[in-house]
Amino acid sequence: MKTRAAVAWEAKKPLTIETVELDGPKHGEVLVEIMATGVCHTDAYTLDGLDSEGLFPAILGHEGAGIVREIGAGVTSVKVGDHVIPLYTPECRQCKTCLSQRSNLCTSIRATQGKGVMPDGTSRFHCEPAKPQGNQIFHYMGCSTFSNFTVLPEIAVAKVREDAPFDKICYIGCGVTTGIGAVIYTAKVWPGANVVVFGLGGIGLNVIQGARMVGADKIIGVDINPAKQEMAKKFGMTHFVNPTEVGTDKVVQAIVDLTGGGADFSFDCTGNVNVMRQALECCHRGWGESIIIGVAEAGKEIATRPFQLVTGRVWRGSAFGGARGRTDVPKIVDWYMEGKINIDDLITHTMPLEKINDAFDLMHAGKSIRSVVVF
Ligand code: NAD
Ligand code: AHE
Ligand code: ZN
Repeated sequence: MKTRAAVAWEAKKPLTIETVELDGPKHGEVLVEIMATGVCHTDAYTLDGLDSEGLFPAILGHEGAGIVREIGAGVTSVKVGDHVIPLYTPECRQCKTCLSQRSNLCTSIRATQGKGVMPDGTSRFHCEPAKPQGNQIFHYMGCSTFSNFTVLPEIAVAKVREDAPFDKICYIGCGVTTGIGAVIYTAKVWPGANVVVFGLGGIGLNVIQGARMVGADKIIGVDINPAKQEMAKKFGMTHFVNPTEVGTDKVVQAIVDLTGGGADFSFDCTGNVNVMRQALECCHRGWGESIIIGVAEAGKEIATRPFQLVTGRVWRGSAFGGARGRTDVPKIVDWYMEGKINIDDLITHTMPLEKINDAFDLMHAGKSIRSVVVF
């Protein structure tokens, strides 16, 4: 079939809207009509050529919601008409990691996903006529939600309730689950804890709302863009630190003072390795835990004095909020529908696919929290 998609032909160039060829679902795969997709900073990071796994040409996008339109042979867990959220972290329930119950990082298709192809090693997307480099277009994070139709393995879709609006729940496909999940599944923040969130964007604000949900005491937001303050307060931030005002080298001390000795939990939602160091070092001696959510540019490394760890601080990471996609995502959709979490206010912009480059411009200008493309 043919589908409309925004194609990233090369790094640092705007996406172009194309009609591309899409092969039907093979064994264990489903064809999904994407109804809406969010634009996450990770899409921008890959488009900017900063992803060590970045491949071009590709159809980016990993924060979608849609409807199953066709199923391949052997598919049993979803049927035509089901509403689904694509999962860049699948849940096969059979690999060593899934069976361990110790991590959400299902390994069953991770290798091919990172190479931009389906589990059989081929892409379902092609361009006609072929370009000099061939006619294959790569998948992205196993999702490629910047296409009106996409093909996914059945283990990489979460079936969700049918009364939930696509243009809101698409955000659960990454940002909402990543932020709230990092608080409840990865860090297991306790009521009364002091929490610090570095980076008050589409992820950080969900960390803030997760921290409020679990009854955190102080929720301190740190951002170089003061315009992010207002929304952060609305979602539960109690104190704000602007590194540009207090001085970058004084951020740690400012947080230690505010918390009476250091944070119980901190979260990096910037992807900046210098900020990651601050996030660790503002944690309380003996037990403070810092969770890295931000994705750093290829080649960047984190550093601290080992003494920081010897004296009890813990450095941890979180992918997709530690959520098990097929199990936890439908529950998070329920939380939204029951009014337990706020998604609507974080979606500051919606646009048609033709305007998708505006979503990247708004993000880089610090003017949006989440932009959602509606097909
Ligand atoms: P965003 O652009 O919406 O927000 C980033 C925020 O960080 C902005 O408000 C910006 O002003 C702030 N910031 C930038 N530099 C800063 C600094 N030096 N100090 C303080 N604040 C600073 O991005 P997002 O969509 O919220 O994504 C945030 C990060 O999380 C990205 O690195 C993204 O790739 C990553 N991410 C990771 C996961 C995961 O599963 N681990 C999932 C989604 C996104
Ligand atoms: N391709 C990058 C890694 C990027 C990364 O860490 N991605 C996160 C999700 S970001 C969603 O917005 C993730 O899930 N990581 C676990 C995994 O298996 O990729 C690189 O550095 O090569
Ligand atoms: Zn994302």
